[in-house]
Amino acid sequence: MDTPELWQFTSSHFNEKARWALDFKRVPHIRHSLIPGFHVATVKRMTGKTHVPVLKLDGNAISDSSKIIEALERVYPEPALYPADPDQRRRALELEDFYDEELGPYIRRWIFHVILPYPKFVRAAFVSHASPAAQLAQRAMSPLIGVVMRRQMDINPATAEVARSKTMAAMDGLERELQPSGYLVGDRFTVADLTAAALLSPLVRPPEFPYKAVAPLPEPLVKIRDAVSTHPAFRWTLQTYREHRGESAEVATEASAFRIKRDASRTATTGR
Ligand SMILES: N[C@@H](CCC(=O)N[C@@H](CS)C(=O)NCC(=O)O)C(=O)O
Repeated sequence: MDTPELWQFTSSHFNEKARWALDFKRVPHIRHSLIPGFHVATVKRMTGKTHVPVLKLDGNAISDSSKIIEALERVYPEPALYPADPDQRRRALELEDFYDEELGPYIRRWIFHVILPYPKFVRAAFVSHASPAAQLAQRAMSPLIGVVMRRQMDINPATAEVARSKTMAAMDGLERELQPSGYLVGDRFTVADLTAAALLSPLVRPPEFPYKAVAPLPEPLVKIRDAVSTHPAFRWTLQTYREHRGESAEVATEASAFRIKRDASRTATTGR
């Protein structure tokens, strides 16, 4: 079988879900990091849709993080992300679905509302891996991209407030859902834990998240993080990343080797 290939946005939580599953299963894979806004033609050619992540596995282009994990479970069953027990498996998949629908889109809308006024930070988070020419093009389009993103994701002060309260409700629910083991289902790490932690990453910003934004966090985001940093779901996310995020299984290509070297030299003076 050819080496699996992942088309992704670096700083996206749904992409982090698929990436984490590949890394957890130690599946050597190639990553293609796309620039939001400039990704459409590439992704449409593969899937007929525009969203990432997309995984090319055994000749098939699979879009949607849950479908990607389902396919990985089939092809690389160990280590498993789905529980063997049928009831626990059903519950883990229900929770994956719940966080995909009730947390992912809302936390994204809330956090983008907070960071879009800081184009330098947005660029650092999403574009810093790209070639200098692509970065220049993105910079020129930057004001337009902000407008388009607000429209596409329905971001305005009122929808952002709803998104904030939906995110907090999901975090409160997660606290109630945690089992005595510290996991969401049964007594081991499953797809439910991976999904909840990955989708909370834009707020929690765990140090193990694989891509660093080479710019300081915008002040309003610092304040929000400080305010929720004692929430049990926030602390649980940090712990889950610490214990389970593990190492990247990305196969180094010339482009990724350049990015990794450059990121390492920049992280000393910047935050995520
Ligand atoms: N349900 C999908 C959601 C994927 C998604 O929303 N991807 C966003 C990035 S976080 C995207 O590609 N947006 C650009 C677009 O749709 O054109 C999944 O789980 O993969």
